[in-house]
Amino acid sequence: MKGNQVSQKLKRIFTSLKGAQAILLLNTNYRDPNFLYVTGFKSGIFEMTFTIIKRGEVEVLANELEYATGKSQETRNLKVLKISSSKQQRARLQSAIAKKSIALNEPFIPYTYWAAIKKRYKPTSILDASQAFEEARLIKDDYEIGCISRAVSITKRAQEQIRKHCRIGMSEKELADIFDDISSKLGSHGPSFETIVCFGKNAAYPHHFPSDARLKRGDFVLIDAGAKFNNYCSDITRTFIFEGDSHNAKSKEKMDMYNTVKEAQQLAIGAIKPGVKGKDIHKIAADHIDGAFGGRYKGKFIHSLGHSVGIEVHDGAGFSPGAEQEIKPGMVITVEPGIYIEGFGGVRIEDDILVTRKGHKVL
Ligand SMILES: [Mn+2]
Repeated sequence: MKGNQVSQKLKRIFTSLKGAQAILLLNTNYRDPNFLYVTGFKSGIFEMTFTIIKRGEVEVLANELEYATGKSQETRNLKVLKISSSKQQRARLQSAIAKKSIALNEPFIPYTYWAAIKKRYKPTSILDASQAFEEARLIKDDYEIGCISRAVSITKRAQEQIRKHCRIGMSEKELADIFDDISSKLGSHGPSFETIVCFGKNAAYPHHFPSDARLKRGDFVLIDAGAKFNNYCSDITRTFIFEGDSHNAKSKEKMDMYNTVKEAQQLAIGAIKPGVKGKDIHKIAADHIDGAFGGRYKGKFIHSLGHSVGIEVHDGAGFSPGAEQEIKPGMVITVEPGIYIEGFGGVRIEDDILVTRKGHKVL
């Protein structure tokens, strides 16, 4: 697996930010995901840290607390500078951005900092870098695909192993803890988001948080979870019926829901190839669900079919009803159709799909 390719990333980012001489990122108490994208850092928090991105290189202005951590992760075109005082920081920023055309990641930078940068360094213009980052990050390089693939394989294995831990009377929270533990033992660097576990009726709520609800025979068990591997996320959902009885009418209904979702997912995945619009992939799954069993599940698929995954679980545009964007090789997008019936339950099946030059690959 090759390492972080800084220069390729910079080329892509600046392609759609032609007017900018430098991009400035600021981690506040939260780390800007674009900081992880350009640095590839696997360790360190880098709170209240500025990063100056130029066409040829990235410069992280680290304080003494994290300088050594940063320095040890320097690569080609990625430098870590030790900044010991705010005076030193101002001087570095002065020479890098003052009276220049700069770009900031506007959705992320708090307004107070945006205004202070404008006042102190008087850039000739401030562009928004967010779109450029989003577009660059949509197309993954081999290193990124390798990281996502590892994360996916961890989560898929955890999804298989969790089934034998299901016991009547256990709570959603207990199962979620066991899931996270399995995932960690399989090599996850941390969950991509809080593991979602839904039993029975709770499966009707796509973003349900694990509760004290107890598992009963014949319940839906829906688990939506992800792992991180070197900052890159997976996002995989599985639904099954716990000790279902096929002679029972409710179990039969649950199987019909499951099979409809599974078919919708297979049809949508089968259509993925470069040049197709995101909305068309969504429509294939939505039409299948709406038309199944004479319209029994019409309108019960209540979200977009999928989103890009990468450094963030929701990493950019994907397969939504309004996605005009054509899909391209190197994108990794989830395909996650669902059927949700209030008071009864729900089914969602989610996999992460790499768009290849000829078609697609299920990771
Ligand atoms: Mn998802």
